[in-house]
Amino acid sequence: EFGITRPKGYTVSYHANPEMEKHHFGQTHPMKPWRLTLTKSLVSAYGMPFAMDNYNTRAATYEELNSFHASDYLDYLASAPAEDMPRDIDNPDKEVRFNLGGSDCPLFHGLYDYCSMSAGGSLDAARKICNKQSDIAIAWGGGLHHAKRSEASGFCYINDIVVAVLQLLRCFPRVLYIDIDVHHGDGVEEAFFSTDRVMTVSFHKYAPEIFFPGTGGLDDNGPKSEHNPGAHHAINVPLNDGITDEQYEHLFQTIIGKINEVFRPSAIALQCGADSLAGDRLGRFNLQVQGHAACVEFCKRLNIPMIMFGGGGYTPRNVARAWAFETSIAIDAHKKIDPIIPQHTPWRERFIHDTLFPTLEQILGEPRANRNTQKRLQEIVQHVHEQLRFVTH
Ligand code: ZL4
Ligand code: CA
Ligand code: ZN
Repeated sequence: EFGITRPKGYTVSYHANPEMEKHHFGQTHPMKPWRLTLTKSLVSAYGMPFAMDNYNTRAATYEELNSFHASDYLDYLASAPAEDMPRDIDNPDKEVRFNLGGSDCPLFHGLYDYCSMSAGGSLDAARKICNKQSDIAIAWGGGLHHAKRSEASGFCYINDIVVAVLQLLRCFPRVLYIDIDVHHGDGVEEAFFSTDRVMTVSFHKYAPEIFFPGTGGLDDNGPKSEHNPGAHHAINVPLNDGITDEQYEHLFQTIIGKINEVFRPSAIALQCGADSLAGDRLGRFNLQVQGHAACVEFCKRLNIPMIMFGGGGYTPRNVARAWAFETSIAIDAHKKIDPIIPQHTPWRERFIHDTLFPTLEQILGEPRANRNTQKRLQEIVQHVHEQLRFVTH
């Protein structure tokens, strides 16, 4: 009906599981798996599934999760009682050690299923890229970049990205990880601190003590030991409140363009956290769907096999707009789609404004003050270029 056809000369796969979306972190918790339903509803209303290979993802197995996570952590995650269940005498101890059961990472019903489905989608995406059945694989249910080997953190329990990148490393010599979530991608950075086969780049709001997780300063480039091949392979782009599309796009293209020349990745893992959009419940930036999506388009134009992950995003209508539009970029349909949200879209009224591209005024009323000076952004570019002088292979 909308004339959306399969892209010429390459294949896009879409990995999702509607079961995942039924899980709840708790009444007022910002993370709402339901945003994935809203995204899928928009993707389908535009007819995009016709242009992709669609997979209903399975849950990752214990062994697969064990490729990164410690066994004692996984065992506890698999057996942890939900918050409203009677507690084991032994548990308070482990909950503290594993950072489980607090307000950020609550123990909710079906937690292990939710985590293993998120990782299953990302791992399926990585396998499709590895065996060349897809050129771009989309896993909006993944992107949970804060989880550590033996610790939950910031709404993330299983680091599906690390598990997927480990899979990519079996088939590709070098993987570039890019993270446009408003938070620092600390878990992924840390997991690959000691290898030069993965370069991690995170763009984020940086204000230690005030903004989570507090790491990711400009000088944080991996442990600078002489014997660590991973030194200089962590790149951080610390930003202030209110950055605009124009500034962010320029910074992104300059930095990623240069990294592509120097590091020459054979695959890209792109975390598309949508909490960097204006009007996000937890975010601080002034990005519009257009600016966020321009980053995805820039990566796509590099013509390198790519996984697109989800991540943060706490105003579901904006998350769905961004991820649906970014799906259209993957299938090269973004110039064809009507910005007016189709009449038959389920939950259409949830979008409030009937366009994919509401103006900043529509989203926010008053845009957030921009605290990023051109001078500071120039310093950041300069520092990144200096780090890249150490990168050789
Ligand atoms: C909430 O309303 O900064 C959790 C978390 C639960 C429900 C009711 C409980 C009220 C905001 C956040 C008490 C909430 C106290 N509920 C939360 C240091 C903190 C300790 C916890 O996008 N309090 C911790 C994590 C960040 C902190 C951000 C981003 C993930 C990602 C990838 C993770 N944690 C201070 C906050 C609420 C809540 C309201 C909240 N938590 C906002 N920011 C955080 O990068 C998916
Ligand atoms: Ca980030
Ligand atoms: Zn985030």
